[in-house]
Amino acid sequence: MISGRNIMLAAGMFGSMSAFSLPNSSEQKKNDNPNIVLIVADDLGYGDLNLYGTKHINTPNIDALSKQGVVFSDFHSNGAVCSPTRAALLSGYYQQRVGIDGVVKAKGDRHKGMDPEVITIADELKQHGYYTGMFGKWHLGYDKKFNPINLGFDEFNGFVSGNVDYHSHIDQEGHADWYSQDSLKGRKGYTTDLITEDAVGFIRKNANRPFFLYLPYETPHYPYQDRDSKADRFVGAKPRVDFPIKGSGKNHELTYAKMIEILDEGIGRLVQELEEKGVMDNTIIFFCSDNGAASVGSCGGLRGTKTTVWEGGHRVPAFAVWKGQIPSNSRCNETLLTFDLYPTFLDIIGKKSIKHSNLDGVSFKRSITKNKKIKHRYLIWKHGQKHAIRYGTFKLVVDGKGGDPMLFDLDKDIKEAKDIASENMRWVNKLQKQYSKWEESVAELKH
Ligand SMILES: [Ca+2]
Repeated sequence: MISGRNIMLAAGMFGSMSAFSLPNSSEQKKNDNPNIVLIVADDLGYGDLNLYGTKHINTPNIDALSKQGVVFSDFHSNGAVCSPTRAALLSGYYQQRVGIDGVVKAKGDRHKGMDPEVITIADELKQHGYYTGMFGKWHLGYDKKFNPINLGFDEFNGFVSGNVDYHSHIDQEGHADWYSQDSLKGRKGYTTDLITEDAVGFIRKNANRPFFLYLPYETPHYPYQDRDSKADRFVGAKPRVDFPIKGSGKNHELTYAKMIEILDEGIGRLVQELEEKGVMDNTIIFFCSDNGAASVGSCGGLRGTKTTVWEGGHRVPAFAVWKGQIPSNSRCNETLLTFDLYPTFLDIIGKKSIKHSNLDGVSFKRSITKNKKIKHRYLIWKHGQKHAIRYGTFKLVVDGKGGDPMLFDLDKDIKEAKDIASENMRWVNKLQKQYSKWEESVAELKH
């Protein structure tokens, strides 16, 4: 029996049969549709790159690349932790609508995942003629039905849990976790390098046709391990008894910096491959993080860290490069979220969604190509009992400790230091009302 999802995708195929014949390189250059490379760092904080102010981590390749395009000052992850942001990114909806309100845990959530009926951005691009590959961290479910190859990706190499030992590729509960397509397949090498190696190979093989390359790196999520660290985890090992979850090295801060520098090296290698293949001018590269930094990293002076709904938990580094379309050395100050990438990518290729007319995200294509403003909207972050809602520069925070809601004006107070709720009760009430409406609406799946 064919599921609703498969019927939808099979019907869509008839409109794009030409996608299945491969054009040669010169044909691709004439094609208006650019390749899309989406790089997602894991737990990289707002202060962890040179272009966002760090002095002790060297990211020359990321810096140089970002100068060819636009750097975002007000880009946010949908979640304050990994899985929710990834669900929002791939679905274009608030993660709560697709079943991912929190982290998919290595212990206890072995059969949980993103609703496999979701039509992902990879499905959409595939229907519009793109070849799709994903290398790196999935974190949206363990069972085969949740595997990337069943959610729009032609190719997948990587891991499905939240983090693996960078050398032995064992998750934090002692399970082997390195896949090729939907089968476990051991592989030697440092995780960051393997992701880069697969990405480079993918570009090399597919430079003659439109491609979507999703690269969710593990860096700089724990375990804090660089190329020279020893493997800590082995199959069947017990966390905290047989190995420290965050890595056995002595200096996590120093290793963290090295890990980001290896990621930077990988991004340099990717750009080199795109240039050598002559497709850099016809490729949009988008880079962001999936949530704020953990305690080892830097949130750039913002309040809070990963797992909080303060700015430090979700305002993240991001930039985009698309030669000839996005002005170089530009800056975008619009308030954007991860779920906006889905409609933005469709807008960039001039296509409508094959299914959705009601995505939560909105396209910001014209903000980065024409400097257009995005209409103010209510934006929500929820993590367990904590939540925040923003409209324009006003942000209401409920920190989950039973206290009163707090209100901040981010334009004047980006560090969320001065609670102005008592002077602005009209705004407090308005935002609380909108939050309640949203909470009721996400109980119902829209897709
Ligand atoms: Ca993360």
